[in-house]
Amino acid sequence: MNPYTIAKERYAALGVDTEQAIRTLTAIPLSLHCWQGDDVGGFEHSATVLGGGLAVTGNYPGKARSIAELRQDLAKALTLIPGRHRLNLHACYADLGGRKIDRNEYTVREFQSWIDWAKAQGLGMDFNPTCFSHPLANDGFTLSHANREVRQFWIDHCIASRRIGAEIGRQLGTPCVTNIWIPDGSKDLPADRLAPRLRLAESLDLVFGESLDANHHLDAVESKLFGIGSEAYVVGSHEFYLGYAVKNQKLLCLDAGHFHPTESISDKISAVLQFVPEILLHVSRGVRWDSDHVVILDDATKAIMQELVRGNFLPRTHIGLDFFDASINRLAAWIIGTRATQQSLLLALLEPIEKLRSAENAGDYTSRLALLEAGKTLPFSAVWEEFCQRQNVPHDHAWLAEIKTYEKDVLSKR
Ligand code: RNT
Ligand code: ZN
Repeated sequence: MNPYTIAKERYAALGVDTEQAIRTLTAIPLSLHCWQGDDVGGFEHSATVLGGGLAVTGNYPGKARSIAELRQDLAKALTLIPGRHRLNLHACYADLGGRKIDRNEYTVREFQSWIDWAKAQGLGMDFNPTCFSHPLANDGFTLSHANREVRQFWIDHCIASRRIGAEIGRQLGTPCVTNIWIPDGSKDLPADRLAPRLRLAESLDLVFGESLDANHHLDAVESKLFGIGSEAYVVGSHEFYLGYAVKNQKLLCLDAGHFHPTESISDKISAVLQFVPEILLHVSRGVRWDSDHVVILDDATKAIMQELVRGNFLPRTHIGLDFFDASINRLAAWIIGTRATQQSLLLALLEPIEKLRSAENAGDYTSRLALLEAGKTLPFSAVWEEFCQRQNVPHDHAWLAEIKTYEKDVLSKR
């Protein structure tokens, strides 16, 4: 018998409909971060140095050196990822076409070629102002900078980014989430933790001053615990943005790598969604002090997806990926991270949730634990492979050969 048919029966015995799980998974877009393809470089100027406390280690050959190469790599990776997805673009990927123009003056013109490309690929898009890797961000402060002019430059960049996001959403017919993350903070103990936070709140109020059509555009804000060079103090901490998002009804972005190592964002979802309208996830994997390792099918990622499914939060959650690794094939990094995220989602969709709930409600914690354990050995891989097959992409042990060929034919010639 076909392995999927057997799996379908095994799950059905626990009250789980695998067909429904596959349908739900098929409809969940993940926002693929463009920055895995070129180590968060962007193509504004030839010699931009990565700043903002972000670090990409490794020098695997074949990194995209131009917008055209990045698009070629993304398109290839997407052929090996099941489902229909989105492109998450940073402002530093502007298509300047040789124009000398700074970030505070960007308009949709600098991103039109990306929108056209995304449309042709059938991708929705999300957007991010780039408040790092820029001379005016070199001292570690942007929206909370003590200097009014520097602050204004970043306010203007964020205002421009929201307008670009809204235009992206309008053209593509699906709301664009524009996510603000800033690196602001200090390496050593600040004497004044308050003043930068007051300035950040004031700057954000100015950034969000213009109201934009929610059918085209959504705002998100992202916190961080610490960065390289901002170990002692981060202006945009979790408490800061949680408060700001609740007060202003913005989307809260939870990055899985931006909390203490023993803290998991899965437990935060049902708490914050009582008070903010929607959330944006940056699915990532923190390893000690690095917040951005390639996502794998690990307990933390599975727990995040379980929460989204169990709490019925999928309609209010935008799932983005955020990791960067330059020590392995960059397309493989996209593929591994995206597929692991989808596998975590599928596992969550295949949970015998009704049975688990009724055991819990009856106070039968023995059955609850037994069922949770039983779920782990069900033939999940047969459902995953069925999903891949229906989406016309190779299964887990087959896509790598295609990437190796691409590496030989394309990447090694760069
Ligand atoms: C940085 C944040 C942020 C970035 C991108 C490039 O710590 O996670 O999301 O990774 O904006
Ligand atoms: Zn992030």
